[in-house]
Amino acid sequence: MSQRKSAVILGAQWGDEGKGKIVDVLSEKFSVVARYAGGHNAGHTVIIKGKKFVLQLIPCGVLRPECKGVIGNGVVLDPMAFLSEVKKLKDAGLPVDGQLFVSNRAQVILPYHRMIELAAENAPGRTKIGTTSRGIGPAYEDKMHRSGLRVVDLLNSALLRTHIENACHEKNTIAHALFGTAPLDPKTMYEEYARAAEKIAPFVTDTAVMLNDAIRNGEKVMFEGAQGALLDIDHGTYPFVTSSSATAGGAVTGTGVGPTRIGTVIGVTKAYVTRVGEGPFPTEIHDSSADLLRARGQEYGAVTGRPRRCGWLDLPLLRYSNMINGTEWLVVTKMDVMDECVEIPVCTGYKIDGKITDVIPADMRGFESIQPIYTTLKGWKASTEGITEFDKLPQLAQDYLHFIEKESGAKIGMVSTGPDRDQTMTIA
Ligand code: 2SA
Ligand code: MG
Repeated sequence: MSQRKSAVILGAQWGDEGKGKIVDVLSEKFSVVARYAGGHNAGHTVIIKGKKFVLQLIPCGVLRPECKGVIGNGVVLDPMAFLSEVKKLKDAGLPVDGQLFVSNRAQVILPYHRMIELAAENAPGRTKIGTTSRGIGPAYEDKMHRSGLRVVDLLNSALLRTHIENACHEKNTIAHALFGTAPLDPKTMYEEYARAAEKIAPFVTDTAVMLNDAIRNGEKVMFEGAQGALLDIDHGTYPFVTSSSATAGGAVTGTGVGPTRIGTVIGVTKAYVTRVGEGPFPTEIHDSSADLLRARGQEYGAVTGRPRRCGWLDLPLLRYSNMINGTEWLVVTKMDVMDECVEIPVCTGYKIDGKITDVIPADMRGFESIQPIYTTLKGWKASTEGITEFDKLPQLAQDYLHFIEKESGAKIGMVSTGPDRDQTMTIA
């Protein structure tokens, strides 16, 4: 992992693995960090010298003044969320101008996307996904439907006006007919978004050209994933997924950098598992151990504040995640959260309809039939908080990590033992 190559860094589970902190730690070695998927549904928490930053849309790399941040074409950009995050960073004294770049090809989230999502999530007879209500799904729907607005079009005021008028007409009609929703006013929307566009314009560029030039010049780019592999639109637990390509492939389509230009894939996994929102979760804990992990790990949504569901490490899912991402390195986070566990069950396989298997079901019925097979390891019952050398970890904690490495098929390159930048150990 210490090799200096461009790298994709992504969540190996259902998001919230602690990517924000790891991207921040690793960004020291990279000159550009690029987001390639999702939008302000992500909540990347970084703690620097005790001060907490939650970034939703802007890549964590910008927290280092020498690192540039890119919002790639695969991202859906909410202009208002972007501007308020820029303001937050400026207020904290961080340099943003000349350091942050937005793809002219990124899609734009508009208020009717949120309107449609809220109505659909609460409509009778629809499968509730438990989304973050940020308009992410409907914005990607418009993208794939070829009726979305891109950043380059946001900057063209005549086009913006026509787009908003037409889209509002269509979305208002649909939302009213299907869900009885009150209509949105296109005139005020246009005025607000035209003003926002002026403020966004200086950040906009062809980021694919910028990233490819950087790589050609020998610079290292980190491709920062959002959410996690199991929330990927194609490979995740569909339909309980997000609407973007959260896996490594998304880094290619979401930035315009070809796979031969990206050196490695780093997957971030918690020492246990969490999930926020609806959907299958084979190793979910239903007793007080979940409360212990939630309390010690502060497992609440960084964007919505929702309590996260907690479970034991699921190795079949981790192996699957490593496979679909081509993960070379694993980063294990939140080791310290497990310090008080007396025993640690780890799921090593599944029994589905009486048969032992390692194949991840494609359908919900298959997921519902899973009986996890557990191996119970002994907890280390000692503090690992802030330990930065592998040899200083309690032996049982070392055994736990060796077990994960052996069973998951990827090398562990880094372990996190607390939320701060410094509470990190590099192993390889
Ligand atoms: P959406 O809003 O369309 O992307 O929701 C679809 C599903 O994806 C899940 N999702 C997430 N899961 C974990 N973390 C996310 N980011 C925030 C965080 C979430 C929060 O870092 O804590 O604050 O609640 C995230 N974003 C989307 C979502 O729960 C749905 O299951
Ligand atoms: Mg998060």
